[in-house]
Amino acid sequence: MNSAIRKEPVTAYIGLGSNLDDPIEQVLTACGELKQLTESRLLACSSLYRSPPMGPADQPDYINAVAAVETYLEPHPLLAELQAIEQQHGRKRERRWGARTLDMDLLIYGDRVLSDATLTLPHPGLAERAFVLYPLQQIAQSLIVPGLGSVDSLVTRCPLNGLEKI
Ligand code: A4P
Ligand code: MG
Repeated sequence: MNSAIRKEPVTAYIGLGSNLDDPIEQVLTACGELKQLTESRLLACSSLYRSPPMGPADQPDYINAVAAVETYLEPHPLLAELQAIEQQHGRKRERRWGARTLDMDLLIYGDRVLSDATLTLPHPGLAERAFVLYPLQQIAQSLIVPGLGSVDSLVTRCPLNGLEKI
């Protein structure tokens, strides 16, 4: 039996972000590439959103979106596939929170809560990030975020911080 594959599917939410090399195209292409994930099915992709950078200010604005997938992959192999897509987009890891062609974060994986050397679920910082919460709410109204409550209540407590739907 393959331990990377589950018997039952789970819904996972993926955050996409880009602020280099035609960010709109990067995010749109990446949403399409999520259709090719192993043992998974793309359920939805949010609108695109623009926001000023969180972190170092000397970098371009970001384009963000959130996608939902139904997957039979366990979370670590799913993250590995997301990182492979980042690499295909020429992602270079230079400084923390620095500019990037494509960042894909595993935001939520069913009701799983975990933290190890390579993966923390739900994604840390999710509750404070307008560029995650607003697109997430668009595709998953009334979702309960494990350990954090409903996405609706998280949105209510999170200012837009310059986020705009495009
Ligand atoms: N990792 C642990 N948990 C996760 C998870 N749930 N999903 C580990 C994805 N990765 C996770 O990430 C560093 C390591 O985190 C990975 O190797 C993985 O094992 P990274 O993508 O290499 O580095 P990073 O993205 O620079 O760091 P970090 O801390 O993950 O940054 P974030 O949280 O991704 O934030 N401003 C706006 N407006 N919009 C943005 O999208 N994004 C960032 C990056 C900064 N500012 C932004 C935006
Ligand atoms: Mg990241």
